[in-house]
Amino acid sequence: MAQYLEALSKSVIEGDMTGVTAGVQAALDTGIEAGEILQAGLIPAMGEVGRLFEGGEYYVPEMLVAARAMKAGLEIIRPLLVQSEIKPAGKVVVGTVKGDLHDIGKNLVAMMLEGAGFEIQDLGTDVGPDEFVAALKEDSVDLVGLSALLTTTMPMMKSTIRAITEAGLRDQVKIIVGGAPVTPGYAEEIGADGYAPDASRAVSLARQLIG
Ligand code: B1M
Repeated sequence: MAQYLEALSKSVIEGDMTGVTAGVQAALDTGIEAGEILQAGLIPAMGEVGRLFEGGEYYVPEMLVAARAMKAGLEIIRPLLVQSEIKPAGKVVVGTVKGDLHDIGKNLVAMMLEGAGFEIQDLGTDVGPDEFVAALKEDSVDLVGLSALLTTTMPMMKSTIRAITEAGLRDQVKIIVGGAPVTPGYAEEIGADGYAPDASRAVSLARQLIG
């Protein structure tokens, strides 16, 4: 089993999309569960890509092809992760904040929430405070999930929460935040209702807040 996941990680790191899709399929065929493929194969590979970037061995193009390969793998396991027969547990609007184009983590959070029975509206990446406010005005929403991967875009979470408050909508909705540079302390400082370090804990937090 380990050799399948190692080969899969290697394909992600090398940005080999064909290798990743074949690797995910092979792992599934061997009986490895989708969650295990995600946690032990795909996610650690992106961590390694980050380390290679930090060490100056990878540049943006290499990160980009690795991200594309990872997404191709995620698409295969997506139906397995979101399989759910539970009726909607609440409506969640998710997005990566303005200035930030990272979406793999946000997509995972959305997938896991969907799998847990929440109805998801995904606003995508580079989402400005006004867009979040507009989505909240359009429909009744229980929870907003903000993602940021850059230290430079974290303050946009604060601006988004401020915009939601100024629009008079803060009392109607819970707000959770996450992303690699975000901390529980930062979440508290900016007035979020909670912080989750990963997608599965985002689900338990959402259940706790609105379940
Ligand atoms: Co960028 N990037 N990137 N990048 N990139 C990081 C984030 C970086 C840490 C790399 C590094 O230096 N080691 C660094 C940020 C440094 C910092 O701010 N301190 C960085 C940089 C600098 C940049 C650029 C500025 C590079 C440049 O242009 N010079 C640039 C910025 C572009 C922009 O956004 N404006 C840039 C660009 C890119 C690509 C476009 C090439 C690509 C993104 C492609 C895409 O997402 N479609 C990319 C990638 C792939 C990465 C790394 C390598 C991987 C990110 C990832 O997908 N991780 C990343 C290094 C790293 O993280 N180790 C890096 C896997 C994913 C599953 O994890 O996103 O953390 P993550 O999500 C987790 C949790 O954080 C959490 O749950 C998820 C699943 O468990 N979570 C939440 C996330 N959102 C949540 C929301 C929640 C709750 C939990 O509630 C709502």
